[in-house]
Amino acid sequence: MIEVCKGDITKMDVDIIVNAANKKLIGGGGVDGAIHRAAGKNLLEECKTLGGCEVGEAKMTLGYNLKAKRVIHTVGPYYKDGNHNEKELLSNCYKNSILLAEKYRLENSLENVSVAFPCISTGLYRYPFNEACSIAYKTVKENINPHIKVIFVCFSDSDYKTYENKIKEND
Ligand code: AR6
Repeated sequence: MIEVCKGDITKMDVDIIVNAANKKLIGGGGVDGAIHRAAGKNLLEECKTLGGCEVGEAKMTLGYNLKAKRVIHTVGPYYKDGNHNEKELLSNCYKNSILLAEKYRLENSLENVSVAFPCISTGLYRYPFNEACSIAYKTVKENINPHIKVIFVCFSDSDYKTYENKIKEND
């Protein structure tokens, strides 16, 4: 199941939220900063033990003060010109995050798991929104299973409309 909503991902009542992090996993601005502020200092402490994260890869931590039980930290590509493997790297973020979420579900014998994604790479990393939305939707659709619910959390009205249209197109 795939849904879209408008709002602040740190407030989401889901099993897992995904963070658009940086390679050092040391917090930052944008959604990363918001997640670290809402989760509390212990999140940074755990992140420091993970040895960073490559672009397109994903690593999981506890959710600490968040409603979400886990945070998946993934590092999106910085968009240069579209000729630097950006598409594949962004797709890998969604794919690897879903793989981790499914691993969490199986390890905890859960029937279902809910995962909220922000629009990875579309802020500081400058990925053109429309294109990033297409990649996110296509990759999630190809990798999801009936036990996983994905919610795309958009921060602005126009981002929300872009996702809503994408989902309608594909219904
Ligand atoms: N809830 C949901 N979406 C949000 C929130 C929020 N609270 N805050 C921002 N967004 P960005 P990136 C949206 O810049 O482009 C950090 O410094 C925002 O509108 O957070 O992957 C990291 O440490 C945009 O659509 O992430 C990295 O250094 C989307 O989240 C770098 O930024 C992603 O914007 C990563 O850049």
